[in-house]
Amino acid sequence: MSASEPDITLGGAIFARLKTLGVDYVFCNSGTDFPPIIEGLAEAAAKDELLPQAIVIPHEHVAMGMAHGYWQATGKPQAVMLHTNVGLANGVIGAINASHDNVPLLLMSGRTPVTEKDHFGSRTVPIGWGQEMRDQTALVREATKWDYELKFADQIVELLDRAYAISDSTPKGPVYLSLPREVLCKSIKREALKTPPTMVAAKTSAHTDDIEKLADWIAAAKSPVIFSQRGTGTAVGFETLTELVDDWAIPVITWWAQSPAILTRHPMHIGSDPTPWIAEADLIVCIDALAPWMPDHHVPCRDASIVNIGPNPLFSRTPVRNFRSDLALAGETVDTIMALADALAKRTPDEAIVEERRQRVTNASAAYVQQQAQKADAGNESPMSKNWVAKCLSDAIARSGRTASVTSELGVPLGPMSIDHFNGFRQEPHSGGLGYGLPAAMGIQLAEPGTLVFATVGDGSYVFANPTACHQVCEALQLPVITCVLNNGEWGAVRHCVTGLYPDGYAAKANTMPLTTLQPSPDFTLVAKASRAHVERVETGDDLPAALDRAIHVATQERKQVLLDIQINGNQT
Ligand SMILES: Cc1ncc(C[n+]2csc(CCOP(=O)(O)OP(=O)(O)O)c2C)c(N)n1
Ligand SMILES: [Mg+2]
Repeated sequence: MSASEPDITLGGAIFARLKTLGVDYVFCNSGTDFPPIIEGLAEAAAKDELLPQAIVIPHEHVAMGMAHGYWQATGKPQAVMLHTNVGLANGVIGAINASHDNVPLLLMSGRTPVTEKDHFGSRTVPIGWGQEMRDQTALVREATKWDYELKFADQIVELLDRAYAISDSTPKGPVYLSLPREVLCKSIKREALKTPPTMVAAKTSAHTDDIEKLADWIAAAKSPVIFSQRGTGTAVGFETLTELVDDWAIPVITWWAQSPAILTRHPMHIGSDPTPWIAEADLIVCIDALAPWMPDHHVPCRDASIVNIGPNPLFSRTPVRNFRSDLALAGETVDTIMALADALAKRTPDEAIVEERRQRVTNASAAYVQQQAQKADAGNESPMSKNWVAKCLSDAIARSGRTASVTSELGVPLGPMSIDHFNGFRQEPHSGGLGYGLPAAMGIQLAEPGTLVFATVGDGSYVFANPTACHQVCEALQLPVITCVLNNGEWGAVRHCVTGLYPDGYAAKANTMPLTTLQPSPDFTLVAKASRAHVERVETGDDLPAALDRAIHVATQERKQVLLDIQINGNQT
């Protein structure tokens, strides 16, 4: 490339640089600040720049959720580009969820023109004034680890490199760049784009002495237990931890787990109830667990050693989180697990202690599996329980013989399901910004066209996801996601929370509890039908297995999206 090569509009240069950084898709929602972006993108394509795919996502919450899901499937940093303050505001919940899950994500939005006249790109319409904020970044600052407003065009390459590297550094998380229109209208030399990335991410890993200490503690422990909530980070981590707990007979508890850290039908997986294990444990290892148990109910033994593992094991962004931590191992979870497995491989388990423990844990695990099956079978009614749906879904996936990914947002519970691989199951983040589930499943499907992808969501969660936008995108991108709306006609979680706190209160006794009903319930099949999905309404438990088989057939053979509107009873699970 020579210095005399023509310039390129900054709007297009951004995309070309994102491609160099490894971005596959930019999830976009455009507006009147976008002319230099749209013109630049077309210009960059005409000039044969390599570009990521810029895709239209008709709601920002969906764009953020899809980026979240695409990251879940690939582990790669994501890019989302939104419209000024209003687009950004619609993306805030997604930023909160992404921040909670340590999703490396470069969030960009336009900034209304600063100038009123005399500059190319100055304000042309009243919203140029109407969308101005004193501090637009304040909308997302709490959910981002770095932010900046672009000032000069020639900053762009180094800024994107830096933003990308910071977002992908431990602990990973979203960063925000605001893009004023006048600056986007400027051009830069094309050769500026040709440099390799100028900054690599900084990875933190746990201190070797601390890894050795934890290995010693595990080898010496009589009753160790692992609490895991946010998985292992990668498939290798999942497999290694499964082997590690198998070798050392360590029970794993998944209280409010977002994703399993080992096979859910492994004899060391004892389910989600910390009782009685937490009181008896002499060593408690929390793996990427923000709130591993409920301090009001579950009390560890005073003499137990408590260890926190994770990218930010003390969760420094959370003001109050006072779970004791006698040892904190910071670093990517998978790296810590691998290092710990290596350290443990140099130690020999005490056979008598480990085998006695293995028996006890295996028995507990078998009892847990049996109890889950019974609970699920009891829910085969009309309307059915969420547990029954979970069991039927797990069985249908097994019948299909395919690799599947299940996302749950107030959808199917993990308990009755057999999950045998990393990314097999994802529950909503504990940040709880609803409307994430269906978009995240779409992001997974975009990244993994061959995977059978299910979005199982409560009816309330489905509505929060902006379903019209979701189904439009599924049709446009040919994403054969199977959406299972678990429809109880209410915000059941809110109702159960009220009865939990005030079991004999006025609200519990009211004919209709205030602020929880979604009646009259819409016919959700019509929403998906508008985008030509295969749809079915499932009323009885007995009808569900065949409906799921048909859904899988349509998704895999016709590559068409599916929606099952499944009638659920008012129980929590
Ligand atoms: C954006 C957002 N708004 C509101 C809430 C509060 N909230 C938590 S659970 C819930 C109800 C979910 O209802 P649904 O998806 O139908 O599941 P159900 O509890 O009925 O099974 C609500 C409204 C939230 N978490 N996020
Ligand atoms: Mg509901």
